[in-house]
Amino acid sequence: MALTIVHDQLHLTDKCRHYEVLGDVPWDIQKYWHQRYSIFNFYDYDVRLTDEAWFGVTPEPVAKKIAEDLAAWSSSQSKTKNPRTKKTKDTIIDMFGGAGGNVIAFALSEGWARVVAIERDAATLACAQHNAAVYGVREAITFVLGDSLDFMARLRRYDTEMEDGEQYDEDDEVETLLRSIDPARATVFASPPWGGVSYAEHEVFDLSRMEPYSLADLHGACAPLEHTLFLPRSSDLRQVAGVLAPSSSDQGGEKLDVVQYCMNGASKAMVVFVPASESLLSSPAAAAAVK
Ligand code: MGP
Repeated sequence: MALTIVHDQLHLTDKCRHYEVLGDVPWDIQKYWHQRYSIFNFYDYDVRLTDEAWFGVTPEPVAKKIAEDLAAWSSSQSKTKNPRTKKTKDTIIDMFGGAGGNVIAFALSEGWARVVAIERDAATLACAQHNAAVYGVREAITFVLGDSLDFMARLRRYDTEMEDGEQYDEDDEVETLLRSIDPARATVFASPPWGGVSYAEHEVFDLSRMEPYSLADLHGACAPLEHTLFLPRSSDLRQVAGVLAPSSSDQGGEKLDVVQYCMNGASKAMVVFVPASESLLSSPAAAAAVK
């Protein structure tokens, strides 16, 4: 599936629903519809979602707090790491944009000069664009239709293999966008599908079986860039430590920040903050960034 930057509002299809009465809401999303104002405070201003998007959308207060925390954490990373990354992050990439819950909060926080939202389903992306307009941040977000793992693979390729000045097709807007992103100044946010609501049936959720992307797949797609993963609240912390902070030093490996985000006293999800790895700090692109 090709990656495309979407400039105009995509057509809101009949999948882009706004339910006003409970009787119209499919039974399996009624629970979420009852929470509609905590999910989108402006729900009544014609917020649209596909039926699938209701399951994964981050409630607005949580999305807002994550945006705040991520900006603070990311800026602390810039201060403590290699001088090459001293510059603050200017770009945030939301790999699974969905109906816009997180990306709207990122844009509203004004913590980044550029907010990129990637989504592979056109109807869901149409909802995200429309919802961003409801919140007044449509123009602050670059919407990309396509597979975010492809996007990240191309971004990492630029980081590791390409030379400055190498020729490319300047009419290729995605390539132009990728080349304008300095990986050392970008932070990635991933709130992937968890393989359905059955995650809640497990006391400890096995991240190696998460569908369609396991924890290792996601980390592989994001590293060496700094990234933040939004995972089930019951995720196995031993796997988080094993995959994301393998003990590579005599001190026993890195420490990671893991935060449970709660509403009304109950956790909604676990978020893991993963610093950029050493290979990024010494990459040609990062080196070019300090010249
Ligand atoms: P939930 O567990 O379905 O419901 O989703 P909740 O409100 O905890 O109710 P409970 O009574 O069953 O405990 C909790 C939160 O997890 C949602 O608000 C979403 O933010 C998030 N979430 C749920 N799912 C199934 C996904 C998913 O597949 N992907 C992502 N990224 N987030 C999800």
